[in-house]
Amino acid sequence: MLHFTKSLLRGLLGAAALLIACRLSAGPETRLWYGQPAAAWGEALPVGNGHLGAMAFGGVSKERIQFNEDTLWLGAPHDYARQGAAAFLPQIRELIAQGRTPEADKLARETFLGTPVRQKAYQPFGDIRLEFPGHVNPADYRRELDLSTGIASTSYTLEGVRHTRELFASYPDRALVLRLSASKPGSISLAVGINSPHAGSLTRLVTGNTLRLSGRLRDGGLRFEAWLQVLPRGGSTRASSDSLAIEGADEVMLVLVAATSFVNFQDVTGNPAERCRDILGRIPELRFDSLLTRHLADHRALFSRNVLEMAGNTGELPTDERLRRFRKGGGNIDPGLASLFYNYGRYLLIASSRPGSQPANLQGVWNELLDPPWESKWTTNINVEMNYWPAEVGNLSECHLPLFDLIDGLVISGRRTARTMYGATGWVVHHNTDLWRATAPVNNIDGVWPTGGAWLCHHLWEHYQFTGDREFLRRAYPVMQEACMFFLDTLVPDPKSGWLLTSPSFSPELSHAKGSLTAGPTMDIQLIRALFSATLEANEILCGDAGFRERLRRTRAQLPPHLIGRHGQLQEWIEDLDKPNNAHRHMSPLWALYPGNDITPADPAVFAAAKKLLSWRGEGSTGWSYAWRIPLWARAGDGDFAQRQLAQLVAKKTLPNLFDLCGPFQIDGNFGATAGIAEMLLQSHERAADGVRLIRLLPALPAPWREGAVNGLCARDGFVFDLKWKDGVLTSAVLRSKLGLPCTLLLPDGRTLQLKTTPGSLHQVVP
Ligand code: FUC
Repeated sequence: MLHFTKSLLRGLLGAAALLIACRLSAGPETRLWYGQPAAAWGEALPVGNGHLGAMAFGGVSKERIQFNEDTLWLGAPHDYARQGAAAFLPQIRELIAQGRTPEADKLARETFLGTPVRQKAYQPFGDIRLEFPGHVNPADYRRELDLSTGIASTSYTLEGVRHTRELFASYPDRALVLRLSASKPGSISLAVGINSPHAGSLTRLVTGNTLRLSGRLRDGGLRFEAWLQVLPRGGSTRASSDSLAIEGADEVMLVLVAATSFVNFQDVTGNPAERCRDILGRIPELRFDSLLTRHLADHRALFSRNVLEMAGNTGELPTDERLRRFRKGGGNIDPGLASLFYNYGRYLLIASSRPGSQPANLQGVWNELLDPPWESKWTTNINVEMNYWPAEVGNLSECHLPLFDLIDGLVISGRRTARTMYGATGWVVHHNTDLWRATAPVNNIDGVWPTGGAWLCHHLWEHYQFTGDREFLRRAYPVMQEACMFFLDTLVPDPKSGWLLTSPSFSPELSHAKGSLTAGPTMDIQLIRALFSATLEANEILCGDAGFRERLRRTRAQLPPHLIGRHGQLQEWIEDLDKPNNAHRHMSPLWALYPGNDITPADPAVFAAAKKLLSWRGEGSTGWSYAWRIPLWARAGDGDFAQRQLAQLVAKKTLPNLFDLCGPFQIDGNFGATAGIAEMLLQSHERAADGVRLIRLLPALPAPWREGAVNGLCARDGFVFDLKWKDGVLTSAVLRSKLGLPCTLLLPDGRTLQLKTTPGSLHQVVP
C-alpha cells in the first residue's frame, strides 16, 4: 500500500532527480581523476567483477593492465588441523588458569598451532601490455574512474587525434573489456602482449586473434589460463608467436577471460582452458556496445541505489590534488572528498565481491605481489568482517553472499579442527583463513583465538536483520547452531568466579598488558553472547528444538557480564588490568558497541564505561584502526571525533588512488570508513522498550558536513531511507518499508515518531 502525499511526491521526485544525476554524469563525488599516468601500482585505477580485478595504469606509449583472478592462490586442498593437539589442551588451560602465561605460550606454540603454521598466499595473475609507437608528449591527458559506470578511462590528444581507452570488468559476461578508440579513423596502431610474473608461464597465439597465457604456480599447485581476444575494426594485423601488432585500425576491442584449476576448496581438478572457452562461449555477442549495455545495467543497478553527495570546495580538481590540498590544510576533511570516499567504498565492494566469487580478501581482489603482506588472506579477527560492514547498510546485500559461501566451507573444515584439536562438536575458525578454508590456529600465539566463527555468524544474523529473509535464515541457522555447539563443548569455568570462559584464547591488546594467552577476553564473551542470542532468536523464529534453546539460555546466563574496572573503564579482561590511555590499534572489547549492538545507551553505566575505554584508545594508527573508530564514535554520539578519524585516515593512510593503507595496501579501511560514514547518518541497531526497531536519523552529523543528500541507506527490519540536510538540519526524510514492520524514528531535533508501515509503503517523515 502506498501512502502518497504532496510532500512525499516532492521528496520522491527529489530522490529520483538525485538518482538521474548520478546516472548521467559522474559528479566529483563519483569520480577519481588525474592529469598524468600512474607511476606506481597504488596510483593505478581498479575495476573488478568479483572474479576478476584489474588495475589500469593509463600509460601513454606503454600501457599496463595488471589483473587478478580470485581463485589463484598458492597451495592445494589441505587440512591444517594438528593431530594430537587436543591432548595438550587441559595442560595449556591449567597453565593459563594458574597465571603461568609464558609456559602456556610455549606449550601452545609447540603443540597447538596448525600444520603448517603459515597459510597460503593469494597470487597475481598477469599483465596485459600495450605499446603505442610514437605516442609521446600528448596534450590534454586525462585518466579517470567513473564509479557510477565502473569504467576506467584514459584519453589524450596526439597530432590532433583524441585517443581514448575504456576498461571495465563485466560481471554478467565475466570478462575484462577494453576498447581503444580514436577521433579519426585509421589512427590506432599498437602491439598487444600478455604475460605473467609466474616463472614458466607461456603466451602463445591461437586462432589468429587470441593470445593464450598459461602456467602453473611455483609450488606445483593450481594451473591457470587467461585468454585475450583482440578484435580490431579496420587496419591490418600482424601476428607473431606470442603477440599481435595492429596498424591503422579504427577501433580495437580486447576481451580477457581467466580461470584456474580450482573448483572448490576440496577439488582442484578444473580445466582452466575449458573454463576460458566456456566463459567466452557464453558471451552472447562479442560487440563492445552489447558488452557495455549488459555491464552498465548490472553495475548501475547496484551502484546507483545508494549514493552520498556532500558539497566540498575541491570538487573539480584532480583527485591527487584534492588529497594534497587537504593534507596541507590539515584539519577537517573536505566533505566532497568524504562523500567520494564513501561512494568509492561501495564501488570497491561491488568490484571485489559478487555472488559466486570469492569474498573480498585483505586486498579485495587486487594484488600484484608474489609475496603479498599477510598473504592477502582473509583475517577474521577484524579485517574480513570490516570488509563487509558496509554491505547491508550500504544497500549491497547481495555482495555479502560470497562471505556466506566462505562460511559454508569453514563449517566443513572447522568441524575437523574442532574435533581434532579440541575433541569438540561444532565448528571453529581461528584468526585467519585462506582459499583452502584453513581453520586451525596459525602464525603464532595470536592465532590461538577460537571466536572467528562467532564473529562470522554475526554477519549471517545481520543479513537476516536487514532483509527479513526467512529462506536465508533457514540456511544460516544450522551454521549458527553448530558454531554454538563448539562453545557449549569448550567453554571452561573460571576457577575464581565460576563464569564460563574461552581458554586458551588471545586478545591483541593483552599482549601489551601481560604475556599472551588468556581466558575469556571481553571480545570473546561479547561474540559468544551475541551468537547465542541470535541463535536463540533464530531458533524461535523457525520453531526449532526447544531443548537446544534451553541449553543456550542456561549457558548464556553463565557468561561473565560486562565488567567495569577501577578507572570506570569497560574491562578488557576478567581481571582489571587495563592501562589508562592504551592507544592500541585494536578495539576488541568495544566490539559490542560496534559492530555488535549489546552496548547501547539503554545501559548507561556500561555505555559510559565503553566510552571511557574508547577515549583511552584515542586516535587510530593503521588505516583500519582509524576506520573502526569512525562507527564507534558515531555510536558514542560524537560525529566530530568520528569525522576526525576519517580525516586522518584519508590524510595519513590513503594512496593516490584512495586505496587504504594498513602499512601496506589493505582494503579494510576503505570498507570500514564507508560503514562508519553510514553510521554517522543512520543507526538502526537498537530496539525501543516495546521491542520496536529504533532508528536514529543523522545521529552523529559532524559540524563541517553542512549540507548533503543520501539515497537508499538501509536500516534493519527492511527500511530504506533517502535523507537530505542543510545547515546541519534534516530537511527531508523519506522511508520505504520492505517488510511492513513498525519502527520508532528518533529525529536529530530530539523528536520521536512512531510509524506503522505495510510492505512497500512509502512515508515522507520530514518535513
Ligand atoms: C590483524 C591486525 C594487523 C593486520 C593483519 C592483517 O591481525 O592486527 O594490523 O591488519 O590483521
